[in-house]
Amino acid sequence: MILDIGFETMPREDLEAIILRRLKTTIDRIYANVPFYRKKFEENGITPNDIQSLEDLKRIPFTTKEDLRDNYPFGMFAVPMDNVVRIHASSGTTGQPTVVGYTARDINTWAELMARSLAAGGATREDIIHNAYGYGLFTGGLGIHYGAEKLGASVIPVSGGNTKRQIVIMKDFGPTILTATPSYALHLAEVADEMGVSFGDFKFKFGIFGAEPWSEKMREEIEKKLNLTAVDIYGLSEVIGPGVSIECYEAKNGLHIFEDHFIPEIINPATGEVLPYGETGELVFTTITKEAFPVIRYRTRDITSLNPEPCICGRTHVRMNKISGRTDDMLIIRGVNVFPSQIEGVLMEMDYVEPYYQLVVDREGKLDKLTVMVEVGDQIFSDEVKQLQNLESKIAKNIKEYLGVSAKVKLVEPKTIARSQGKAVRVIDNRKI
Ligand code: DLL
Repeated sequence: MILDIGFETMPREDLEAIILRRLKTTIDRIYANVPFYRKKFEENGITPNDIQSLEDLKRIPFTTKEDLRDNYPFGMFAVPMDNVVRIHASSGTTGQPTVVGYTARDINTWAELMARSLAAGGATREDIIHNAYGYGLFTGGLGIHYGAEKLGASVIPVSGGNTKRQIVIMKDFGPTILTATPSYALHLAEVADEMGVSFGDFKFKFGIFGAEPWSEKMREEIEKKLNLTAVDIYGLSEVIGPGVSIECYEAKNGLHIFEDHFIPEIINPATGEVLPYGETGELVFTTITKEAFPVIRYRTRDITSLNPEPCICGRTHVRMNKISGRTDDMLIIRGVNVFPSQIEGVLMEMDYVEPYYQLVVDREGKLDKLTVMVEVGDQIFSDEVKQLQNLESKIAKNIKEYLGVSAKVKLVEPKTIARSQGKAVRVIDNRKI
């Protein structure tokens, strides 16, 4: 369902006029209120007046995660603290957390965007939404929650963890939409199975999954195991949280970016050059309606491409393809670049392999060594050693053939790899220790 027909199906020309107007307002606001941006403008000899077209946006330098860290915690806020009603932060697994703030109007904008997202992903006000994204500083739980309420659906704020209890709730309350990270969704199916309960008996129609990369093969696996249609949702705290873009359930082919609030660009991460539609590079966002924490040309580190083709759902907003990885997740193994999601793609093609894996990178002398640990089902694990070895070498051969990288494959027993309640840890890089 398209919740906001006006904005979501607006002819491009009209949409672009609104985007430009909103961009100019944002530029005026950050120039006046955020010393970091004013300094950047001055250093580059530009003033807000120089931004007269969407093309002019390219004259403004990028903002990076380091810039946000340098201004930790509240230095990038564009309003006084008495106008800030909510604070979230990203997990900070790769360093100091980044802190983001919202005014009351921002919270409302976010709820509206999330309501639009949930509607695009198949939800209506009749639905019961089982929200297993973590509540707290992470934007997933509360982001979905407020959107679900705005839509008028019934939300179960179950958060992550307590997995057995979640299965009981699913059985008793009959939720029709599941929201969780894709890795936690799989774990929910696994625990249901252990409890002798089948997702086939539940009432789920759609699952709205995101917050971490997941391959098309992983989607197939989840749809099969959870007996629902799986839709991809994307977002990041620095831009607003979830609700930046989402697939429509009609096409499930690229995520519509809510362009009436966010301007996307794709750049070459090495040179900063802006790339045309269709080319793959790093995704960059400018927010054009946020009050407390606007970002200009923020480098997300996420890798994708943009697709301007009209969609069967009727939305006119540009689509981004599924994220293939992050620039900082890319492994360089003996000179070959490889993303965890590419390895996932190869693994999920294989028989007997379960969707639980981890990549371990070590350095032996001067050489990088990649070990792919992946679980196989009980039955094959108790089979002959020879059969296991055959499967290991077959997987290693496929990884070499498709991705050009040599890996040691280690099949492990069911439940060996730690299960996540939020974002899965796919890579253990011992080179960084
Ligand atoms: O993960 C917001 C979110 C919550 C999105 C719930 C979707 C659902 P952060 O914790 O700031 O925010 O992490 C943002 O997660 O830059 C991507 O690298 C990754 N990410 C988010 N959604 C997807 C997705 C939330 N659908 C970072 N596919 C982003 C791949 C995703 N990666």
